[in-house]
Order: sequence, then structure tokens, then C-alpha cells
Amino acid sequence: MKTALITGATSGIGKATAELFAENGIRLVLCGRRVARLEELKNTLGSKTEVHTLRFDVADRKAVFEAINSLPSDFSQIDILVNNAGNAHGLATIQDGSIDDWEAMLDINVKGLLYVSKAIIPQMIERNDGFIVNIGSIAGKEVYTNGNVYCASKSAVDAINKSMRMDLNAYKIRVAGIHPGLVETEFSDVRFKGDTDRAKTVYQGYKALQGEDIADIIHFVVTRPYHVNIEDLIVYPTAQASATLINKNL
Ligand code: NDP
Ligand code: 8X3
Repeated sequence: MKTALITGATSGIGKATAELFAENGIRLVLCGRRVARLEELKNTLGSKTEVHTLRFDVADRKAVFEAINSLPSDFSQIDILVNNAGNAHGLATIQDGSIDDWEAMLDINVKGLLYVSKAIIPQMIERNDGFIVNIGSIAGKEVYTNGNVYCASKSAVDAINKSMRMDLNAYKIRVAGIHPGLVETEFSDVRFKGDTDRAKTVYQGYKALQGEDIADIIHFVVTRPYHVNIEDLIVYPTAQASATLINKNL
């Protein structure tokens, strides 16, 4: 039985991935900050697989290492790490953007991914085995107006993903980057700071990707035979053709 640690498992892509992994008998370590949601996931998925939850903020370096080092022995060998936790905070020009938002995105999307990876990579190196999936974004491949620091954070994820694959190649550890376009999750609620009406407009007029679509891809990627590594994958909803070109009539 493989064990997967998923960050950002309380919502959206991470939650859908936890559900699909549970269906497929993968043991789960589910991470996030919202305890009630973690408890609910443990209850609902616990009948399908073994589940352990960890509450920590990925941006809190000490908390990341304490949480991961506290894993009970049944859950401490991580075969699959899904670095998914992250969000956009705000959507503003560089001149109007909030420094707090910038720090949140860099601390969570970039440094958080690094802390979690640093806490888990040594055991993968020791075993010469492991799979790391980094969730980037189309925002890391193309910039768009007002995207500035979020795009920079995902561009950093793209660079870290590629470099991580090179550094870990000698240890037989597979590393894959998945870069979605528009996925209908709580992402825009967070970006627009709880303005749900504004958030809804992002996904109106076309069929956006769903968390389940990305979960399906993550599961496909991590279940290929050992000699196959899908190193980089961009996925759009059919209505989308670039970071900013969306056919809202579809
Ligand atoms: P959601 O807002 O639905 O989920 C974000 C998840 O990240 C939540 O589980 C949240 O958990 C967790 N998270 C956020 N901040 C922290 C933190 N500081 N510490 C720990 N966990 C944190 O968004 P998505 O599912 O859409 O986003 C998942 C990933 O996919 C992100 O990296 C995002 O950038 C990326 N992505 C999303 C796209 C989209 O259009 N939705 C497109 C491309 C990429 P909690 O609040 O409980 O901590
Ligand atoms: C999320 C997709 O287009 O809002 O990464 O940047 S986008």
C-alpha cells in the first residue's frame, strides 16, 4: 500500500485528489489549516483507506518540520508527495498590489512548497524511491495583467519543479509538474478575499475544469509504470486557449 501526503487537502484540487486516492486504496496523510475540514475528510475517507491528518501552515517553517516529523510509523514513509497547497491573494497592478498579499503568495506557494519538500526528500533519497507532484499553474508559464506576484510564485514552482527533477534523478525519484488553467474551486474566493459574487464570475459562461479533473490527471501521472515520468503537463478547460483567452460562449 502506497502512502501519499497531500498539502491543501481541505478544498478544491487537493480534496478531490484525496478522494480519488482513497478510492484507489492509497494511504493518506492529509494536510491543511482548517481542522474541521480535516476531521470531516478523515471521517468520510476513513472507511476506504487509512487516513492521518496534519494541521499546519506550510509557510511556518518550524510547524512544517514538527508536523511531518510527528507522523506515526504507519504513515511516516511517504511514497507520493503532492505539493498542492497555495492560492492567489489579490489581483492588482504592481503599483497597487498589497505587500501583505505578495508575502503570502511567496511564503505559501514557494517557500511552503520548499519546506514540505525539504522535510520529505531525505527519506525518499534514503530509499531511492518516491514521487513528487508539484502543482504549478498556467500562471507560471505565461504572465497576465494584474497577475504579477502570483505569476512569479508559480513561475518559481515551475523552475523548482524542473530543477528538483534534475537533482533527484540520481535517486530514482520521479518529479512531475502539473499546470492547470482555470479550475473551479475556492481559489477565486481566496483571491477576492471572500467576495463570492466576484469569484463566481470567473467561472461563468463556460465549463471550467473541476478539482476532479486535476485529481484524475494526478492519479494517472503517479500510477504510470516506473520507467514513465510525465514531467510537465498543462491542462486547460476546452474554452480556454491561453492564460487570458477564454471563450465564454462555450
Ligand atoms: P483552493 O482554495 O480550493 O484550495 C487551496 C488549498 O490550499 C486549501 O486546501 C488550503 O487549505 C490550502 N492552503 C492555502 N494556504 C495554505 C497554507 N498557508 N498552509 C497550508 N495549506 C494552505 O484552491 P485550488 O484547489 O484551486 O488550489 C490548489 C493549487 O492549485 C494551488 O497551488 C493553486 O495555485 C493551484 N492552481 C489552481 C488553479 C485554479 O484555477 N483553481 C489553476 C492552477 C493552479 P487550508 O485553508 O485549510 O489551509
Ligand atoms: C490559477 C489560474 O489563471 O487564475 O492558477 O492564474 S489563473
